[in-house]
Amino acid sequence: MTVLLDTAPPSVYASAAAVLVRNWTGSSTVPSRTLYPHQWSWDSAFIAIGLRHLSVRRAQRELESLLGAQWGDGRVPHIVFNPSVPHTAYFPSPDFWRSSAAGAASGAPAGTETSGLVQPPVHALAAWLVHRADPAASERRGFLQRVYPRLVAWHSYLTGRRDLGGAGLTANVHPWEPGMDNSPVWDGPLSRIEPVPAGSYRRADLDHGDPADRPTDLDYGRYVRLAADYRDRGYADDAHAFAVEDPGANALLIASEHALAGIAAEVGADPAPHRERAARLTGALLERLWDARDGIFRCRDVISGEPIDERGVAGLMPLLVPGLPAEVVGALHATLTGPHFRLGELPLVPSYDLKGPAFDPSRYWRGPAWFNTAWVIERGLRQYGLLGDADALRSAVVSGAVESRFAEYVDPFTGEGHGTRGFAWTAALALDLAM
Ligand code: 9WN
Repeated sequence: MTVLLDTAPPSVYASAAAVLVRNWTGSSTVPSRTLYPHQWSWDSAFIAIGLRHLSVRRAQRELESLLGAQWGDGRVPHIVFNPSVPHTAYFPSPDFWRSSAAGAASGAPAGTETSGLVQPPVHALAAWLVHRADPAASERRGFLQRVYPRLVAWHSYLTGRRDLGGAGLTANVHPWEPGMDNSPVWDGPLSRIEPVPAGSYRRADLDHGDPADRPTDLDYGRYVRLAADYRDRGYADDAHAFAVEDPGANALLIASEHALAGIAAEVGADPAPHRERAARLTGALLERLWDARDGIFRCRDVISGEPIDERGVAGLMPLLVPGLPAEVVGALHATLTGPHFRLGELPLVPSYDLKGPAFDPSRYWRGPAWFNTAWVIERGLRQYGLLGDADALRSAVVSGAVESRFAEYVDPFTGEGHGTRGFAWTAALALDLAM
C-alpha cells in the first residue's frame, strides 16, 4: 500500500492506520472485526474519506465494492455480507434478508447477499473527496466515470421511490436506516410497531457488546418486525408502518448532491440538474423540518404527518448543507453551544439532548458522542466560518479517538469509550481531521 501523505502527528497516523489495515478484508473494511464483521454502507463512505490518506486506490476499492452490490432499483444496501463469515456472527444474517431471492422486482443482485435497507448517502461526497486526494490517478483509472452512473441511480432511488412524504425529501423506513438505531427520536413512531416474540431470533450483538450499551430487546423485537415485513413485501416501497424524514440523512443527501455536481462536471455530464436538485432539497428541508422556535431541525413522522418533538444530533447535521440562511446558521450554532448540546463546555457532541427525558450517557444513540456526527458538524462549522469551534472540535475528535482506542462511541462527559474498540470510521475520520 502506498502511503501518500504523512502530516498527522505520528502517534495518530500510525494508530489510526493500524486500525484501518487490521479491518481491511481485501476489498473493503469491516466496521469492527467482532461486532460488525461485514461491509456497512455509510461506514464505508466515512472509511473511504480516511483511507484516501493512506491509499487512494484502497479508498476507491472501498466505495466500488459497496456500489458493486447496488440493486437494480438503485438502492445501495446497508449491509453487504461477506460469504466467508459464518451466519451466526451477526444478526440479522443473509438467511433473514434473503435478498438474492427477492429477485426481479427490486433487482437485488443474484450473486451477493445484502440487507434490503439503506443508510445515509455519504457516498457521492466520499467519492468526490477521494477523487480530490489525487485527481490525476483517479482520472487515469476512470474512477469517477465508473461511479457516477451508480451514484446518480442511488440518489434517484432516494428521491423517487423513497419520497414517501411527497415533498421531495427522502424517507427512512426502519430505525437502522438513518444509522442512529435507538435514538429516542424514533421512540414515538416505533411504539406503534408490534414486536416479534422474544426468543424468535438470537441477538449476536450481545456476544460482543455490553447489553447496557446496546438497544433493548423491545427495540430489537420491533426492528425485526419492520425488517421482516419489508422483506415479505419483496422490499416494495409501499405500505410502510414506519416512515420518517430525518434531517441527518437529508443533509447528507444534499451535500452529496452538490458533490455529484462536481463529479458530473469532471466526467463531462451536465452539473445543472444536480445543483437544481440540491437547491430543491434544501428548500424542502427548510420548509418541512426547520423549527425556528427551538433552533434545530426536527425529524418528521411521515405516517402521522407531525414533527417529532425530540432534539437529536441529526437535527444539527444540516450545518453541512451549503447556502443556509444566516439566521438558520446562527440559531443552529446557538443550539449546538447551548444547554441541550453544550459544545465548548463538552469536547464532542452528544447524540441526543442532554436535557431530554430519555438521555443516557452510555446507551448507543441515546446520548453518547459519536465521531462521524462530530466530523459532519466540524465540516459544517468550518464551512460557515465558525473556526474557533471547528478547530476545538477537530482536536477533540483526534484526541478522543486515540485516547479511547478508537471507540465506537464515548461518554459525552468523560470521554470514556463504549461499544467496540478499533472501530473503523472513528480511525478514518480522526485520521482525516488530523491531516
Ligand atoms: C445496524 C455498523 C453500524 C452503523 C450504524 C450503527 C450500528 C447496526 C447494528 O452499526 O448499526 O445497522 O447492528 O447495531 O448504529 O450507524 O452503520 O457500524
